[in-house]
Amino acid sequence: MQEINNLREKAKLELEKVSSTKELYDLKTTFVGKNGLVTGLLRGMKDIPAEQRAEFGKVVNQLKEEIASYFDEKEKVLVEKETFEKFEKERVDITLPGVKQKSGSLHPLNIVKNQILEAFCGMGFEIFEGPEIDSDYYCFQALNIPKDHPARDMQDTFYFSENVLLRPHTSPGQVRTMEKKAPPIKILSPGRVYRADDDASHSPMFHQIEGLVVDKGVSLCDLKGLLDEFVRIIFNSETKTRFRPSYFPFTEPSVEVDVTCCKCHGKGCSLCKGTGWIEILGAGVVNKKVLEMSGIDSEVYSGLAFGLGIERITMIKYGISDIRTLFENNIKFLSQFNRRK
Ligand code: FA5
Repeated sequence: MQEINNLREKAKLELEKVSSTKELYDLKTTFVGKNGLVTGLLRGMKDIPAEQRAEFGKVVNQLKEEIASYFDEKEKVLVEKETFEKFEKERVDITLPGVKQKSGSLHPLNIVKNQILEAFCGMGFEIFEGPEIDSDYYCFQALNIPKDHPARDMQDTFYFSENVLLRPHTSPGQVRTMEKKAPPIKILSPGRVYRADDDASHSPMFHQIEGLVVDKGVSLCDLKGLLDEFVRIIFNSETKTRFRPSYFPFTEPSVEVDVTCCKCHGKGCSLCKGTGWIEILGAGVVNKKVLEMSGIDSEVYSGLAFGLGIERITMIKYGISDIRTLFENNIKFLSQFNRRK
């Protein structure tokens, strides 16, 4: 009995010194574990007279339960204390401002390209993309620009070999479509084009969108209506258009289309070089020779075509004075177009 009492006191004493659950669990194993001190008492049963064994076993089991209950009580206190300390350590001040996440956005050229495509698709156009590396035939000859024709100088470009080059405009898309598709045709052909140009308003690589309509009875009148509607959607209803006579070997008659300057509204300023107008595209009625070369009967069908520069329209829309700004990837410039900002 003395030994049992000593063990009880020892357990109480040791338990008082414990300050964490880890220490508590170690101590619990020492006392009431499988090989613990209390279980050790039971091992001494064989030395006890037989008539006292039952009583001894009962007392030891009581001790075991008693000590286990001390541990349980202490465990409750320690778990509560440690949970509180953990929460204190992990406390978050929800009133602090959050860390702002930077979000990406579309490039201004893509924003404007999408607006242009959407405007024309709303008028029933389909999209057809042609190759960036194309042949002399599609870039020039099939567009009524024979070899050595002076009109080639306007689009002086980059050649891989005598007959293979980086396309200087998206007009080859007209021919490739007419070869594949029978009228009625109403397509847009967007993409990158290349020319030996480099100044504030001309880039060696830029983007065009070609438009082509071929059907019975199509005229210059339809072209004007189509482009007036396009300008109203892309700019606003106050923006006026002006058709100026021009020359492209693949259209007859040919025009260049100007819009009233978005900065001075037609009065004349530095952006429009004092004229009040800014050119946005070239267009015209498809030359009968081009229709015939592409296998379309020019006695039955007529066509209209236009080719616009996406950079030019983006610059007019956002008042950008140097085309190179669009290709420098300056984050400060680009982030102005982030609509989620
Ligand atoms: C053409 O490229 C004709 N293929 C357009 C056309 C299509 C006419 C169908 C008739 C029928 P032009 O060379 O003018 O035409 O170029 C068209 C537009 O591309 C110009 O109005 C301008 O907005 C843009 N552009 C031309 N050169 C550059 C350049 N170096 N950098 C940026 N934009 C340019």
